[in-house]
Amino acid sequence: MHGQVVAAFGRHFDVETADGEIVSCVTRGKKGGIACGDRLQIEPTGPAQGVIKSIDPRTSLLFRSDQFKEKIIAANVSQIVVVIAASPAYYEDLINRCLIAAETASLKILIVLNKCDMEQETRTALAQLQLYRNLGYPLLTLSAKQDISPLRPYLSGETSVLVGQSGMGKSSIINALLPEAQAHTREISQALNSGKHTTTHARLYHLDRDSHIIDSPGLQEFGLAHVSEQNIAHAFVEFRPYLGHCRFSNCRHLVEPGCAVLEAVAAGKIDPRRLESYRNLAG
Ligand SMILES: Nc1nc2c(ncn2[C@@H]2O[C@H](COP(=O)(O)OP(=O)(O)O)[C@@H](O)[C@H]2O)c(=O)[nH]1
Ligand SMILES: [Mg+2]
Ligand SMILES: [Zn+2]
Repeated sequence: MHGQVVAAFGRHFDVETADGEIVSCVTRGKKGGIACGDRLQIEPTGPAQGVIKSIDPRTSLLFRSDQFKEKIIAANVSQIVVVIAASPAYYEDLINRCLIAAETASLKILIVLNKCDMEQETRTALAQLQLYRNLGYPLLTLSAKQDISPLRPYLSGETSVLVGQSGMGKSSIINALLPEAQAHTREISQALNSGKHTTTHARLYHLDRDSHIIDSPGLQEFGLAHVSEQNIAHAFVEFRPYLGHCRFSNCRHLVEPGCAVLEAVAAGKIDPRRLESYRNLAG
């Protein structure tokens, strides 16, 4: 039998078959490395239960890593949607990491600034974010609470994964797109102050036949240990015209004399915030 992972709980997976049945699957042995979005061959072992036999070749794989381990965020996606909001404060570093992940995996990217109903905070954030628009990245401002319709055209025909820190409104976006989805959002229940709902596992939802969207747990860290320093530099799109023009062919663009990238920063051609971010990632 063939299916797609629509929810990944670490050790077991909900796999949706072609006729829409959900089969709860485990892996035999200690096979890690299966993620939401993966297409698989499964073997039934009981009613609505099965084991995973093999994973189909992936069209894309989004993962993070530190020096010790790798963690898959989603498989077979075509687009990363970075969700940020003016409040709570977003980390600009995470945006840059998502851009690098998208550039290196050849995925489309969209930055969504949610909670635009918080007008004043949003204005300040937008001024900061103009940098990314200038680099050519699409940036959409919306309020999941008020009107999700501006997002729909960007999702059409794509398999998108929502990434970002927790509290930015990823699950709220899913719920606005699919009111029946009831993705767990971080609403504090009035009766019990303990009723915080944060997303604990990735889940794939169908928007229509050709458009799908994956909600993922909040990312506090997005390690890119698997991306070489050279590829990081290349993923900073505005660095590209200068790469290969430094005095030293092995220039790391950190402090080297005769560095074409550093000269471009000094000449106002590259924003110093991006150099700062590059230094954090590569240094
Ligand atoms: N003001 C405002 N609050 C929002 C909006 N979208 C989400 N929130 C709130 O932000 C908090 C976090 O939302 P949630 O969807 O759980 O974020 P996630 O952790 O990224 O999935 C919740 O309290 C939401 O009600 C919005 O458009 N405007
Ligand atoms: Mg969530
Ligand atoms: Zn250089």
